[in-house]
Amino acid sequence: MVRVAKGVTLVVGLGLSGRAICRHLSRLNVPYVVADTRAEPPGLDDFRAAHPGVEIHCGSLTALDLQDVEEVVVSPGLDPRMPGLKSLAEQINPRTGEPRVVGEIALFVRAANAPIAAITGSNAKSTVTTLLGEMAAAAGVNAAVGGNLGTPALDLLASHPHAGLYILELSSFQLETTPHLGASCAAFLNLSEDHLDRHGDMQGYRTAKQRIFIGAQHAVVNADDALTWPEHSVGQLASFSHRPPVNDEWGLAYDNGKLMLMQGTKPWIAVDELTITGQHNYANALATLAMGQALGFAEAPMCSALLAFKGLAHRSEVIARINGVTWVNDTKGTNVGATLAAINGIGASLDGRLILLAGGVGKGADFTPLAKPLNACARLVLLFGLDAPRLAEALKGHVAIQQVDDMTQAMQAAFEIAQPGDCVLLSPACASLDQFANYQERGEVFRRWVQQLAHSIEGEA
Ligand code: UMA
Ligand code: ADP
Repeated sequence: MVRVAKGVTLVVGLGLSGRAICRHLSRLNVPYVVADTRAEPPGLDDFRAAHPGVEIHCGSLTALDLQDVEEVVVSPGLDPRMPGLKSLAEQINPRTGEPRVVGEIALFVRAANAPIAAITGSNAKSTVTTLLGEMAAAAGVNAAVGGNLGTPALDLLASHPHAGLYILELSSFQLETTPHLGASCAAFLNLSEDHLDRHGDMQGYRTAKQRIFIGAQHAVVNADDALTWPEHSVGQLASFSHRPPVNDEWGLAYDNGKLMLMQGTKPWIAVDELTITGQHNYANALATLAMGQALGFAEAPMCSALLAFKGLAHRSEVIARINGVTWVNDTKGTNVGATLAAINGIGASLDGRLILLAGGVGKGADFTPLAKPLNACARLVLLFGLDAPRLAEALKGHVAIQQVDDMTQAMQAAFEIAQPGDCVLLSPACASLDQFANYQERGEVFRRWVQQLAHSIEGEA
């Protein structure tokens, strides 16, 4: 066994977060060593060159004796209960009063000297985080935006040392290793099956996400989803809903014949003025307004930012209309809840003309909730990737299905079958990691293929 020296911090993982943790500890002059469970983590040579003299261990953590280590800071992609860490994770660090195994966000909380707005949920985190950042900018607040989306949280401390607000998208993995967040405003947007391979069951997954409320001054929750409500008392509570608002809640209701974003009886914006569409995006807009209000942003800049917001790439993004067929990239639909939202947002008006491309790594999810809506609005579902057989099992008898080897074959088949008026939607309900580097690469492969198709058809015309 290799004994890790007394009093040092062990950083586990050499991914984006691990490197940000190392940079942070270097800035603080805290001695650390690094471990990664992989024999050859990507970018190891670059890391060595940038951090000469830092001790690095690659391979199983069980080969390390960690008894003398001061603190372990583990990357979000690793389970703190993994062999080698589990017993330490159950011990308290006498210096910090926190568990001896923590994550990047625990270090962020200790070092940040501006308020934190935090966003979690199974879906819509990136949309709400980005929109809240744009509202903050419009309101003249010097906000730094990152976390699970974009810049790792600890890098924000260096890039935005004078930030007046940190807006963080937080995953269940990050929250699980955050003992105390103390957010000025914490939002839990929705809960549907995801990451069950890591959290075991929905209760474990929810418990991790509930940690967002620890020490929160304001909580924003989904009135249509009781599982998002805090289990313990928090400061102020605001909620949003797809339904007409009750009391001072945020919701959707008709006013003078127009569907409006409302707070209580006050109409804010007509949904037909927004660029983002679909019921799920109206909920996202309401949640962000609720957060902005809790954070003290003025109404006019919040509204102007919302009206200008075009949504993010890779989320129900229309790539092209070719021969009357619309091609939509929702590669970020990496779980069943997101794909249901995309189908409801796009497919509902299609009357059986949806062609869905789905498949990849299902993360232990139950795919049966997709069967009914696909039966109502899909012509065909093309399945690819690791969990195509599990998807086929859940959907068979409800909708026509065809299994292919990969996404390119699925796109080719969709092109051959689609009729004018159809929509080809990539919303895989699965992670991409069996066939792609990440969801972005999957979306870019889709985008390029569709754009090439558009060019070749224009060339023929
Ligand atoms: N890994 C090992 N051994 C190690 C370290 C990592 O096998 O010692 C593997 C992990 O199991 C995982 C991969 O390497 O498969 C990456 O893990 P990581 O913890 O090093 O990830 P980072 O590169 O630090 O990226 C993480 C988030 N990724 C995960 O939580 C898996 C990124 O979110 C985030 O942008 C980044 O930190 C900065 O904060 C991505 C993500 O997929 C977008 N998040 C999940 C999601 O949104 O569903 C939670
Ligand atoms: P996250 O960061 O939580 O993954 P994103 O904003 O990137 O969230 O959206 C991820 C996926 O979830 C996209 O496919 C998008 O269409 C879908 N989505 C967006 N908002 C919602 C919502 N309110 N409920 C369910 N799905 C949603």
